Amino acid sequence: MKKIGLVTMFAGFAALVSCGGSSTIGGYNSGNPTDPVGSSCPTNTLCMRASIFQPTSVTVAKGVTVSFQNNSNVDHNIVFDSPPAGVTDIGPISSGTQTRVFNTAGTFALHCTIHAGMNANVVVQ
Ligand SMILES: [Cu+2]
Repeated sequence: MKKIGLVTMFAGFAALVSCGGSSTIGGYNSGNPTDPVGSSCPTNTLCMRASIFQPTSVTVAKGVTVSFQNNSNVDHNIVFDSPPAGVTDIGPISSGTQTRVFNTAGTFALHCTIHAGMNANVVVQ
């Protein structure tokens, strides 16, 4: 697992400070503090917890950046069942935030192939 060190703490602090819904935090190996299930998730963000997404649905307008944030200290990936043009799958990522921009309206189901039943939707209006 990840070492909790000064760099990790800084990364976590930076995440707290910079959470604007569209910021990108770190790379794959930075490691962030574990957010407990039920922690708040930034606007326009799908957060990955121990083995679930929170919330399970995020709704945005077309063209808005959606963030996918893993603060769980557990590897997750995001695989879209039927992604709109220009949107690619993510991960696996052990930590940090990835972003995607959805320019097509619709409901886009996604899941983590590492954890059965870890499902969510991005709804684009
Ligand atoms: Cu997962």
